[in-house]
Amino acid sequence: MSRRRGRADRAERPSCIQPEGSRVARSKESIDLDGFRAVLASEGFDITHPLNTSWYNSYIEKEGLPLKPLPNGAVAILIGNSRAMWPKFLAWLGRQVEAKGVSPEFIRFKIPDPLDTFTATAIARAASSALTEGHELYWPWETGDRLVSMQRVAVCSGLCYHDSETQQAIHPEFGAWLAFRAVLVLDAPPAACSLGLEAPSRVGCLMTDAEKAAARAAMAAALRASDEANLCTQLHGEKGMERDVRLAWAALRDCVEVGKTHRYSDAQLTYHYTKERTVLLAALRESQGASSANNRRSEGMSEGLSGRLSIALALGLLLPLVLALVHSLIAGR
Ligand code: B12
Repeated sequence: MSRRRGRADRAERPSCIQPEGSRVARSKESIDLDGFRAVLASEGFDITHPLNTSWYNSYIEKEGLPLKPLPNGAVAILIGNSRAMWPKFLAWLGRQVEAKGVSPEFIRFKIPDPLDTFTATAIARAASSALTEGHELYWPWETGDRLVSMQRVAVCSGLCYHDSETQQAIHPEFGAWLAFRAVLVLDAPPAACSLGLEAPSRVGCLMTDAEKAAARAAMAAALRASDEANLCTQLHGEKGMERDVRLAWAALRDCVEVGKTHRYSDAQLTYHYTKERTVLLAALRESQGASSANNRRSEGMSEGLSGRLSIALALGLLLPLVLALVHSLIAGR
């Protein structure tokens, strides 16, 4: 696999996620997919889906898409997350503030795109620590020759159904409530992961006709609410969306019944759509408040427990003494 250089679409992306830093060369021995999956899951990335890069390459060729193929005949892993990532992300943010000994205001002003920094750091570290193979990471924000259509990867590998009218990849468990974070291509043949040449069957339609009709209407409404000429900067840009626009796009996801229990929390949803750092700060404070309340509760519980234990211990020690005293009094009578 040759080292490919590419442009990141925004100059302010953190350096650890520049394409130049994405390739790690090592000799291949065996693929510890379970180990890698476990490390990623512990960071909140609960979607780790292997595929043969040839499945994607034939698919984009057949569809005539203007995309560059991935290195052919290799194992790739599509990495994504459901709502599971949010608390891990907040915990990481809290650690950044603690480790740097700065005020949480640091999150507001200094750290480059916090979510992209977290995902890129966590995924690159997991790949380096849990995999022995050389690998290359492709990020969702990359453009030009390095653009990989994450939705197409999910479709051709049998992970998601794709609703082409509303452009949503829908997962059988998480519904519309998932995001893709990277495609990792390994210096390993598909057989190393028991992946054949033939792609698995696609996920069938996961929406009813009524849901499709509602989603069509919601899409039209979202497009009306948005600035169509500037969709890319408005929907994926650094600035995020206005409240009405955000609600309109979220309504589109809400049309899908499957996976509704995995809907993002309000804080996660608002942050993803607006990228508003004050939302992040509030969520961080709330999560820290909740975890210190939990700590206090468990400290309280253990204090209560140790109190009860001391009483039991004292009674256990005193009782024989009292009995001996009573016994000697009776005997002495
Ligand atoms: C460009 C892009 C967009 C553009 C698409 C405009 C256009 N026609 O070019 C715009 C800015 C409109 C957009 C919007 C959104 N996107 Co978008 N987008 C991407 C991105 C970065 C690249 C897609 C691409 O160019 N593929 C290459 C082409 C050749 O392949 P393709 O499969 O045919 O891609 C087409 C479709 O993806 C389609 N498309 C995707 N979303 C939308 C939305 C609209 C309104 C339209 C008209 C078309 C469209 O346009 C692409 C180009 O034709 C991907 C990340 C990635 N690398 O895959 C995320 C991605 C597709 N987007 C995503 C999301 C979540 C959104 C938003 C909800 C915004 C947000 N902040 O969360 C909105 C609304 C989407 C919706 N349907 O609800 C997710 C989808 C997750 C999922 N479950 O399917 C992705 C995979 C990013 C991620 N990290 O997970 N997006």
